[in-house]
Amino acid sequence: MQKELDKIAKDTNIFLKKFIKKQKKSELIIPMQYGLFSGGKKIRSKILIDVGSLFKINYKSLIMIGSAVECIHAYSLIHDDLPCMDNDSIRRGKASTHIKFGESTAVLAGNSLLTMAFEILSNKSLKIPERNKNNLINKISESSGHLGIAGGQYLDLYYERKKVSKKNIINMEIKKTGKLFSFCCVAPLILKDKSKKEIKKFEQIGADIGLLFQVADDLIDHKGNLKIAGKKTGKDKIKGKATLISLIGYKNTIKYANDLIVKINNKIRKYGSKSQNISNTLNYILNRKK
Ligand code: GRG
Repeated sequence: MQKELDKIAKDTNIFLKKFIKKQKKSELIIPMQYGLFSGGKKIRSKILIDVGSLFKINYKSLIMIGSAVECIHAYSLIHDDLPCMDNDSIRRGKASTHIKFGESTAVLAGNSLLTMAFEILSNKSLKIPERNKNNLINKISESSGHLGIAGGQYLDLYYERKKVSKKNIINMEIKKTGKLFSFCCVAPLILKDKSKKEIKKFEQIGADIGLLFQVADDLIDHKGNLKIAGKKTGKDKIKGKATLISLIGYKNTIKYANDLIVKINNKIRKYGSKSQNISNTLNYILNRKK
């Protein structure tokens, strides 16, 4: 698994470096690169490639689409670390972007990474029909805005120190983290002009994968340590974050995560032996330490 992730990370970074090199220089490029190339598992791109293999999508297109996703992901991490959000000084084992470059620069570098995602998807070097590009951009925009990452982040902050139901915690985690995974799961189907019904099915699978990812992240915060995780841990409890662990406890949360894996595996099995790639990634997601 690590070898596969390393290859995806290498190919994604090569694409992104070339893409940025072709653009005119600006003062924001250095902080943008700092947030983008400071590490990162590239797990969203892995899911995109796993689902892409079910539908025989060419690897180069998947790396380009994954690069756009990684830009949005890096943006969300830069903004998540800001003092007005989760106020974190360490990310991926290094100083957060706002610690290194200042708050206003971090906000603007984050904004520029978000828009770079759309520059990548609309770029002519992504050789797919215009209608597919349009549908990809429509879907990734929806995943990032008030119905997705930004909306989920709002709820994450709003729910601090409140009693929140299981249904609302799950809804918040699916928006905050699941929607970008949903995009990764439906992008290959968009490229193959699949039916709305089938796209909806993969949207749900993506939401469950994202939920699993976020639950695993909460488990790392609960039991992990800074040296391995590359970020401060034990913060959820201090901040009174609404998580499944705070509601149903550590052991029940692990059971919940394992049940999610069974549920996702049951849905993807019918896509044949290639679905094993997704299953392997699910196990990695739950057992990871960072
Ligand atoms: C609208 C994009 C956007 C952002 C503004 C700040 C914010 C709203 C949203 C934050 C969302 C967020 C940070 C969710 C947490 C998701 C999560 C568990 C991130 C960690 O992802 P990993 O482990 O990170 O894949 P690496 O470092 O491996 O890339």
